[in-house]
Amino acid sequence: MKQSRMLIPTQKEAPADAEVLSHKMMVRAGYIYQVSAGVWAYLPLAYRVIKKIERIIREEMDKAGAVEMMMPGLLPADLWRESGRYEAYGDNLFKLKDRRERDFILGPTHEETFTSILRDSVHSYKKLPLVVYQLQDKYRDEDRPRYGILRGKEFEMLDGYSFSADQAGLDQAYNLQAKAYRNIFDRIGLDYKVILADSGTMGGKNSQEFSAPAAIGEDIIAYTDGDYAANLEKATTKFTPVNQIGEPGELTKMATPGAHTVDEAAESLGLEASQILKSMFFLAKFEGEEIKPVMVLMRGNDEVNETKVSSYLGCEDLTMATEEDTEKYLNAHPGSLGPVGVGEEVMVLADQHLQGMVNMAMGANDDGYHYINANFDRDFKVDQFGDFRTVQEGETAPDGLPIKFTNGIEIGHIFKLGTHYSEVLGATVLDQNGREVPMIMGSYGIGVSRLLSAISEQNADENGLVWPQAVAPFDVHVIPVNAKKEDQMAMAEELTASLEEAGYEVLLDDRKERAGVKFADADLIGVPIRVTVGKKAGEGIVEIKIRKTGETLEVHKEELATNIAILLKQEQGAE
Ligand code: 9G3
Repeated sequence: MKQSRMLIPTQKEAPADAEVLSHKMMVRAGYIYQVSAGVWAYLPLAYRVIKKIERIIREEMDKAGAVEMMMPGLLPADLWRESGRYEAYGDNLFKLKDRRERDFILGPTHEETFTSILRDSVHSYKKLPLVVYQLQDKYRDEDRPRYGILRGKEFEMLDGYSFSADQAGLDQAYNLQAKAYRNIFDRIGLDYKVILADSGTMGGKNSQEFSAPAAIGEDIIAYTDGDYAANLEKATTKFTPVNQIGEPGELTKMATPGAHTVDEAAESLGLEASQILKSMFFLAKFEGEEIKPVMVLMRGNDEVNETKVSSYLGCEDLTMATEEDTEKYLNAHPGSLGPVGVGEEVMVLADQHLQGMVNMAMGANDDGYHYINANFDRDFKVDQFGDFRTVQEGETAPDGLPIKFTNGIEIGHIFKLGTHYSEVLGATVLDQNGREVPMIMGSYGIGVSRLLSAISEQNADENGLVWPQAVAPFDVHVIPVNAKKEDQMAMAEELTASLEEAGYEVLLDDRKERAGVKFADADLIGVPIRVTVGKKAGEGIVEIKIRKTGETLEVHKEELATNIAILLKQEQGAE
C-alpha cells in the first residue's frame, strides 16, 4: 500500500486535553480523530487494526459455537420499559423520538433485544442451547468521556448472549466463552488478568472480568503471585475469626469535645484507631422505591466497601446518607454516629473483623461524646456480620499469599445472568416435561475499540505506538530514505512487491518527504518491522529495524523475507 494514498494525518503535538499515552499517540499517529467529546472517527490505520481484531474475535467465537448476527442500534423504548431499564439508566441512555413522536433509544447494550427475538423465535428446549453475538457500536451518554477512545459515548462492543434450558447449558456456554476470550486476548498479545468481579446490576452471582494491567486503568485489581485476582470491589482476605477475651466493662459516655473523626476520638480517648468502631450510615433503595436506612460498622482503620454492601443487600442503589437523613433517622450528626440506641428500622451490618471484640469505643449519636466499653447484644444490636470492608495491600488473600494492587482496564466481562431478562420479557421454552420454563441466559462482552487503548497503553513508547504483529495495521513498513533517488525508489518498490508476494502486508512510504519526517512518522505509526532502503541500496543491502526493541540489522535483499519471517516469529514468541 502506498503511504501517499493513505490518510494518516500525523501531528507533532498531542491534543491539549490528552492526559494519557494512548490518547496522545493515537491522535498524533493519525489513527483517530475526535468528531465531538467522546465521539471518534477511526482513520484508515485504526480501522485496519480493528478489522484484524474482529477477524480474531470471529474465529474464536465460531470455534466456541457462537453465531454472529446484527441488531439495530435504534431500539424501541417500550422494550426497555418492559425490562425496567428505561428509567434505571437515566441520563446515560440516549433517548430520541421518531417523526410520529414514538420513543426510541440508541442501544447501550442488547440484553432486551436478543431476549425478545429468542422469545418470539424459540419455544422448545430441544432448540437450546443457542449462543449468538454481534460486533456493533454502542451508545452511552458518558458524563465524563476520557482517555481518548477508552471511554467514549459511541464505541464498538462484541456482545454475545447464551440461551439454555438448564443450568448445565449455561455453565457450558459460559466456560466456552471464557476460553474463547482467553484465546482472543492471547492471540492479540494483550497482557491481561481474569479477575473475580461484582455482577453489579446485571443479576446473577458469577461474573468474570478480563482486566488489562495499565497505570491508567480505572479498575483496581487485588492479586497475588498465586492464582488469586479480584476487582477491589469484590476482593476479600483469608479471614480467621478471633475470640477476644475480656470482661465487658460498664458502658460509659465520655466527653470528647471537638472529636469528629476516628483519629480525633482515638486521640481524645487515648486509644488506637483500630479500637474505635466506625459507623457509616447509608440509604439503600430497593426495587419499587422502598428506602431502607442501613448502618455499617467496622474497625476505625478499615474502609467500607459499598459494592460489597449493595451486593449483600441486593439493593438497586446505595448512597451515603446526607446530614438531614442522619438527623432524621438518628437525630445525630455524621461526626458522632454509633449503633447504641438506633431505632429498629435501621438495619445494622457489621464487618466480620469486629466479631469477638469487647469494650469498644464508638460515637454516641451526640456531638462531642463517645461511648467506651460498648458491647455487642448488651448495648447494641447487629443484624448481620459479613465481609463489608475493602482489602488493603499486604493482607493475606484467600490463597494464603500477600495481596498486591495494580490498576487495570476492563476489556471484557462475562456474566451468568440467569433468568432475569427471560422472565421479565417472557422468553420461555417447554421443557422435556412440557412445562414452561424461562430460558437461562449468559451475557458476554469485549470492548473492541477500547482494546486499541489497552494495547497502546501496554506497548507504546515516547516515540509513538507499537503494535503486536497480530493486529498491526501492516506487517512491514518499507522506507526509501530519499524518494528522489531512482535506485532507492526502484529497490523499495521491488522489495514491497516481493514481500507482498510472500504474503506480508506492506506500507511503502513513497512520499516526497525528508528522511527525518519519514522516520518520525514510522515511529509514531508503530508497524512492527521497518525496512530502510538507503545509501547501500546499490550493493543490495537494506536495514531492518524492530519497532518494539529498536534493534537494527543489515541484510542483503535476498535474505530479507527470511529474516522478516524469523523476526516476526520471534516477536510472537516473545508475547
Ligand atoms: C445501559 C447503559 C449503560 C450500561 C448498561 C446499560 C453497562 C449496562 C452492563 C453491560 C452488561 C453486558 C452485554 C455484553 C457484556 C456486558 N453500562 N451495562 O447494561 F442502559 Cl446507559 O453492558 N452487556
